[in-house]
Amino acid sequence: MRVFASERHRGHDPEHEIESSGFQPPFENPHRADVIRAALDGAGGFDVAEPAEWGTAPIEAVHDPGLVRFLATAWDEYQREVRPVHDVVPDVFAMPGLRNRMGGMAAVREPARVSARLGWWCFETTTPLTEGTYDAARSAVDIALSSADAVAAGESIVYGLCRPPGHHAATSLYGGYCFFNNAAIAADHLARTTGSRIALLDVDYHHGNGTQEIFYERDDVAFVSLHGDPARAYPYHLGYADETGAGRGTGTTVNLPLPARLDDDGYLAALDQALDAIDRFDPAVVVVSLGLDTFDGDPICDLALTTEGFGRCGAAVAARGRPLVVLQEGGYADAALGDNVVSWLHGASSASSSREV
Ligand code: SP5
Ligand code: ZN
Repeated sequence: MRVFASERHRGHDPEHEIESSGFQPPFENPHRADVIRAALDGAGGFDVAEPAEWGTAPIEAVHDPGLVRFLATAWDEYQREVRPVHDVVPDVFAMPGLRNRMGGMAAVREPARVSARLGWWCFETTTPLTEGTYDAARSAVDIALSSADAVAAGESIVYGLCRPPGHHAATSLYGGYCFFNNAAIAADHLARTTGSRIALLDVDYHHGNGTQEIFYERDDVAFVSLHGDPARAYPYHLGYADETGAGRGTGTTVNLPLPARLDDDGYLAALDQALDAIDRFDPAVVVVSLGLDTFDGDPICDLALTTEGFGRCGAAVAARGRPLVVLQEGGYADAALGDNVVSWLHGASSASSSREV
């Protein structure tokens, strides 16, 4: 199986995350990509390459160009304008309620000072900017686009080891450990360059709010997600079953919120429903946002999948017979993360090769 990966992920190296009212070691850290890479190398059969450089045009086809400009320069500006510091985090958020009865934020322009701009583009506190964050985030996008391109050229399954992850990043917001929405950029690129329908299957534990927002009114890209019920799980404010798309996109968003402690069998039943929805949309390619934070031992989540269960999930997705662009999202049980990724990919590749026989 072809794999795209890069050492450039290391540039994003936060010292802490502000979560549950405390400073903690960051769950999303460079070690995650290292353990995945080591597991792929150890398993054998994965042909790992550096991605090509794709530039910013495919990013700006999905994200506000202002977000790209901000992420490219904000860390440096903060060092000069505020103080020299390793991790840069917002302290004032541009909530629309600040300007109630004044039209919210709609008529307001991006502020000038970096302190104000942080809370303009970022929606929460767990996603610090570090010196090399922008370069790392650009490398993750390059990995997603090279993976998509290889599938467009005829590969049946390609894995992109994206880090930082992407699915919480919306058109004009970053957060949730995500800066650019790698999977959304890949799906949009495929939809635009092939003219075919594309489906995005998001199996990360957390709802892919950014991906949903980006495609909510589109009829050429479907978004189908299984995730911890937002009534108890991050990102809390969306991911409910009654969010089904709008305008031309009515019916192209599918959310399946899941109860705590769901096991392999329960999850696979929900996954079958998601795959049935994708079959009805009949896309040419499926982009998978692959989070392994549904694992039983994940430190910040509450589902109960096993390493073996991930193999069954990969097989179930591939058995539907569509080419797969599989892109890394979350997964924080570092000791098992590499095995869980390999299990999912082995399950998927055995199901796609048995189809070809
Ligand atoms: C890509 C991805 O998986 N992003 C997830 C971001 C979640 N960040 C905040 C999670 C809050 C979890 N709180 C539970 C505390 C358990 N000790
Ligand atoms: Zn997640």
